[in-house]
Amino acid sequence: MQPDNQKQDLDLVVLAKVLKLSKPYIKIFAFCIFLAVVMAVVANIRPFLIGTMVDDYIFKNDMDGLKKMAIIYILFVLANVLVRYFFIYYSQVLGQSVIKDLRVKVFEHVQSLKLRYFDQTPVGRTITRTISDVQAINEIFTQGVLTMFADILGIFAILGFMFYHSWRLTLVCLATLPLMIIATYIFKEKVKVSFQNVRNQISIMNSFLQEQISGMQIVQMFNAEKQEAKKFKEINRKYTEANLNAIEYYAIFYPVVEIISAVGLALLIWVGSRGIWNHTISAGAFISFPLYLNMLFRPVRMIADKFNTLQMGLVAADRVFKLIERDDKIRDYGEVVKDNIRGNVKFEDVSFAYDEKTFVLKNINFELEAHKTLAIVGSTGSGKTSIINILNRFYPIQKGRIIIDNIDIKKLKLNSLRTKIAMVLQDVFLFNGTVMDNITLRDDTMDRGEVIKASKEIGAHPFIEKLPGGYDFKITERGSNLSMGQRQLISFVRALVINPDILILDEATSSIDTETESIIQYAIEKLIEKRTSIIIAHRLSTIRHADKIMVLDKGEVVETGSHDELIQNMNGHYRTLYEKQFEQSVEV
Ligand code: M5T
Ligand code: MG
Repeated sequence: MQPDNQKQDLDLVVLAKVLKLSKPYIKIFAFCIFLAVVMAVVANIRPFLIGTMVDDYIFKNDMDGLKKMAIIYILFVLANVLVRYFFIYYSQVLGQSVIKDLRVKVFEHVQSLKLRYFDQTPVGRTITRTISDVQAINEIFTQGVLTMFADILGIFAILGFMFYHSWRLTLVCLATLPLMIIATYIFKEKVKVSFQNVRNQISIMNSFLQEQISGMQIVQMFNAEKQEAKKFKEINRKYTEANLNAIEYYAIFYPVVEIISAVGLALLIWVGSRGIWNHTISAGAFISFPLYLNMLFRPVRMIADKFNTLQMGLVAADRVFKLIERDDKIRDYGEVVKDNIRGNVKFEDVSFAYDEKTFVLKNINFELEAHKTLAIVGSTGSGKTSIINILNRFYPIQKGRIIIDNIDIKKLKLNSLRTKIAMVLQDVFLFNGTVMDNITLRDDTMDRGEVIKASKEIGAHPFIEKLPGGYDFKITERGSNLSMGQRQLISFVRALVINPDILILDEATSSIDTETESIIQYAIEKLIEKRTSIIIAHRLSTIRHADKIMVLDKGEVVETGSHDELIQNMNGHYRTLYEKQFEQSVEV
C-alpha cells in the first residue's frame, strides 16, 4: 500500500477544475458571492455604529437620536443573522450538489476502468476516493473559497470603517498585523504537511480494513488475528500520530495569536489614551477600536484555518481528478455491431501477458466451429482462465488475433461482443440482493417468467423454489448463505437467460457432492446445447461431452483432439491428466 504522491504546485490548476464543477450551479454560486459582499458590510459595521453613538449622541445628550441609533444597530444585527443563515445554507447546497454529481462521475469512471486497475489498486483506496475524498471537496466550497472570499472582503470592509473613523488608531492596529500574518503563514505551511499526512493515513487505514473484512474467514481460519491486530494497531498509531501532529500546530498557533492580540490592544490603549488627552482622538473611536481590532484579527486568524481546509480539499480533489482522468479506460475502438453471430471462434497465434512482460499465453492457435464444444484442460496456472479473459476483451492481447465469425474481436463494439458471450466464472460472485436480482443483474426488461423458464430448463428451479421466499430469497454479500453448488447453479441461470451465442464456463475447482454434481452436469449439458461453448474443465464427466479437447501447459497448447484420440497417446499430457483424475475418483 503506497501512499499517493502529491504535487503541491498544482493547487491553482486543481482549484480551477473544482470551480468548473460548479458550472451547472452558477446561479447559486453567484448568489453566495452576493451574500458574501452584503455580509462584509453588515457584519462589520457595528463598532462604527457604537463609536457614532458615543460621540454624536451620548456625549451630546441626544436621547431620541440614541434610541434611533439603537434600533438601527439592532436591525443590522438581525440582518447579519439572516444573511449569514442564507450564506451558510446556500454554500452547503452548492458544495453538496457539486459532490453529488462528482460521486456519480467517479463511480461511472471506475466502472469503465480496465480490470488491470482493479488488479493493482487496493479496493479501500477506490472507496476512499469515492466517499471521503469527494466529501473533502465539499469543504472547498463551504469552508474554502466562499468563506475565504467573504473573510477577505470583511477585512477590507473593516479597514474601510477604521480609516474613516480614525486613521491614527488604524495605523496603530496595523502595526501588529504583519506579525499576525507571519504567524499565520508559518502555521499554514506546517499544518498543510501534517494534513496531507492525515489523509494518507486515512487511505491506508481504509485499504487495510477493507481487505481484512473481506478476508476475515482466512484470518480466523489461520488464527492470524493477533498478527493482523498488531498491524492494525500500527496503522492506527500512525493515524493518531498524524492527527496529533496537526493538532499540535493549532495548540501553538492560538496562544501566539492571543499574545499578538494582547500587544495590539495594549498599543491601542497607550496611543488612544494619549489621543484623548490631547483631543486628537474621540471617545467613540477609543471605545470602538478594540472591537475593530478583534474583528480584524478574527478573519486573519481564520483564514489560516480555512486555507488548510481548502488545501486538504484540493489534495483530495487532485486525487479524485487523477482517478477520473486515468487513461486506463477500456478502449472501445470497435465499430462493428453484430446482431447475429454464428459463433465460430478462432485464435491465431495469440500471445498475452497481464503485465506486458511475463507471457502467460504463448502462440495459441485453435479453431472452434459454431455450436461445437471445446474443453480446455491443463494444470493449475497453465493459462486456462486467461484464455477466456482475453476472449471477452477484459485485457488486451499483445500478439495475434482473436476472431469470431471472421471478424477480429478488436473491431467489434465491446457491447456487441459481450452481449453475445456469457461467462460463468470460476468463483461465482453474487451480489447483495434477491436470487432474481442476481440472475437479471437488475435488468428490468427481463421477464420473471423467462427467468423461471431458464432455471427450469437447467434444473435449478427445484432448489430455488425450496429457498425461503423462492426467487425473492435474499442472498447476502458474496452469496455466503448459499452452498457452492447452489451459487454455481444461479450463475448458470444468469448465463442462460441472456441466451448467448457463445458460452464460456470456467468450472469451479471445488468438489461438490455427487447429487449436486449430477444436477450441475445436467445443467452444463443444457447450457452448451446448440451453442458454441468453451469449457474449462476439471471434471471428467464434463470433458467427455466436448467435441474437442485442448491441453494447455505453461501457456502453450501441447495437445488437441477428441477424447478418444488423445487417450491413445500413451505418454501424452491428456492421458496422464486423465489417469490421475481417474485414480482419484476411484479412490474417493
Ligand atoms: C495463468 C497469471 C497467474 C498464472 C497465469 C487470472 C490471472 C492470472 N494471472 C495474472 O497474472 N493475473 C490474473 O488476473 O496468469 O493463470 P490462469 O489463466 O488463471 O491459470 P488457470 O486458469 O489455468 O489455473 P487454475 O488454477 O484456474 O486451474 O501464472 O499468475
Ligand atoms: Mg482458472
